[in-house]
Order: sequence, then C-alpha cells, then structure tokens
Amino acid sequence: MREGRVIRAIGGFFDVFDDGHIRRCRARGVFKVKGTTVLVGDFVRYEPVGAQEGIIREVLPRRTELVRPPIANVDHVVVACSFVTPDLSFYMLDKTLLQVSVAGVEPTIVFTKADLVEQAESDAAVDTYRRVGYEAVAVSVRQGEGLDRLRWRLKGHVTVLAGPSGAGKSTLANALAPGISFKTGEVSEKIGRGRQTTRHVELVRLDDATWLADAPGFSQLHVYVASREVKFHFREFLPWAQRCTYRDCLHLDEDGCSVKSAVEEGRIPASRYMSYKQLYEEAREQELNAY
Ligand SMILES: Nc1nc2c(ncn2[C@@H]2O[C@H](COP(=O)(O)OP(=O)(O)OP(=O)(O)O)[C@@H](O)[C@H]2O)c(=O)[nH]1
Ligand SMILES: [Mg+2]
Ligand SMILES: [Zn+2]
Repeated sequence: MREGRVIRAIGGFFDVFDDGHIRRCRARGVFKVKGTTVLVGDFVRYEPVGAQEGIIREVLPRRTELVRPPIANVDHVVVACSFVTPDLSFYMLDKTLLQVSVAGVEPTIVFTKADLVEQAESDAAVDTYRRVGYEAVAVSVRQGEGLDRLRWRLKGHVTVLAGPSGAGKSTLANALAPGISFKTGEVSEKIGRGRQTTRHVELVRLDDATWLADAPGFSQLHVYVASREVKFHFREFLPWAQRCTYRDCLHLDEDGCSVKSAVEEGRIPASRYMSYKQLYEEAREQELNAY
C-alpha cells in the first residue's frame, strides 16, 4: 500500500500525486457505505494497479476541511473578492471569513480587479481589513499589481482560492502558477454575476512545500456555527468584549456593551458589525429551524 495526495476529482476518479507521479484511482465502494467521501487535498492509502492506476482504500485523518470549496488539509485560504463584476460585498466577504475561521484556517483577503476602481476605493477596502487584523492585498492581474506580495504569502503553504464566481480566481491562479493554465471566463456584464467557469477543485504543486488549488466560485454559502459563537470569529471584537458589562454579552441590545461603543466611535468598522448582526441572525434561524 502506498500513500499520496488527491489533487483532482473528476467523474468518480481521483488523481493521486505520489512522489512525482500521478495515478488515476477509484475509491472502493466501502467509502459510500461508511459515509466517508474523498476530497481533493486528502492524503490516502492506495493500491497501485499497473503503472497508471490504483484503488484508494483509506482516507487518512484530515487536519482541516472546508465545505465551500470542498477541500481537505489546506492551511491557508485566499478569499478572493472583486471590486466590480461581481460587485464587492462586505457581507459575502465576512461570511466567507466566518466559514474559514470556523474551519480553523488562516485567510488572506485578496481584492481583485484593482485596475477597475480608483486607488482610494482600493486603499479603503484594504485598510479596513488590515485594521481588523487580517492580511489583505489589492491585486490586478492585468497590471501585475500585488502579485509578489501574494506569492510570498503562498510559500510553504497549501492554499485554496475561495470566493464568488467571476472574482478572478482562475486568472489569479494562472498568474501565480507559471506553466499552469486554468480555464477562465467572461463575466456576464448584464447580470454582473459569474456563471461558474471552473467546475472542479484542482490542486497544483508550485514547489515541494507549496500547493495552490483553484476551485469553483459560489453564490451561496451556508456556515454551520452556533449563534453564540459567531462573535468569537470577529477577531477585532475580542479586546473590547472583555469590557462589556455582561460576560456573555452578544453585542446586540445589551447595556454597557463595549463592542457597540467601539463601533459608534469608529474603532470597529461599521460594515463588520452589520455583517456580525446578520450572520448572528442567520445562525440563530438555523438553530430555531433545527427544532
Ligand atoms: N480588469 C480585470 N479583469 C480581471 C482581472 N482578473 C480577472 N479578470 C476578469 O474576470 C473574469 C472572470 O475571471 P475568472 O478567473 O474566470 O474568475 P473565477 O473566479 O475563476 O470564476 P469561476 O471559475 O466561475 O468561479 C474574466 O473575464 C477575467 O478576465 C483583473 O485583474 N483585472
Ligand atoms: Mg475559475
Ligand atoms: Zn458587548
């Protein structure tokens, strides 16, 4: 039995990378029975069959697992969002950050298509998130802006590109991974929404320790998190939350809430607080619907 890393999953086959070779493998039916699935990024035990093929017998324990995009064992997510087509949505960005935080993975926020907006708008978005404590960078593949900084961030990590369809993930992957050519697509100007050019998650090796996955974009995202825990994923709340009157303050309507004061004083970005309230409500609704 040998071990390898799943780099691609297409039509019931899994391409497994092992020591420089790629084998096309099938997973044995036993996985379905047990409810286990094979994800791109999984480390698997497989039996070689001939020179090119194999059978996956076992999925090794995952260190991390994301739902959107579906991928295992990444330790870094590039959350890509474009300034335009599709238009920037801080709510979608914050929701994606929530998902990534719940999965225990570190994000880098990448604002794409910076060539299509004024410098001031681009700076403001980057500043907002750096102030909050995230690594954030504005890039333009068209003008080659921000790419070096991002390349440096990828080094030594297994990274996946996440974000809405049409944000420019595949375009970015192509710029970051020389010699690779992921399919990219025009965004329909009329609806300002992507139509999912990328269909599969695919992991490519940049060097021994550095991997990058392109993935399909999404328009919807469900985050499974307890409503009481949403606040812990808004990292900029934490220093203020210690000063709230109530220990279990949810920063909603409570008296003596330091987080709300910080929002009013402009120390926490208002857009982040609005996202928090909405994501809290959504988590609350999920809980209520579960009973
Ligand atoms: N002006 C400009 N356009 C860009 C830039 N990056 C990407 N685009 C355009 O954005 C469109 C969508 O790019 P893709 O890379 O296919 O987007 P994607 O995020 O991979 O989309 P899905 O695969 O559907 O999730 C294409 O028309 C790209 O040419 C950029 O830096 N500047
Ligand atoms: Mg794509
Ligand atoms: Zn509070």
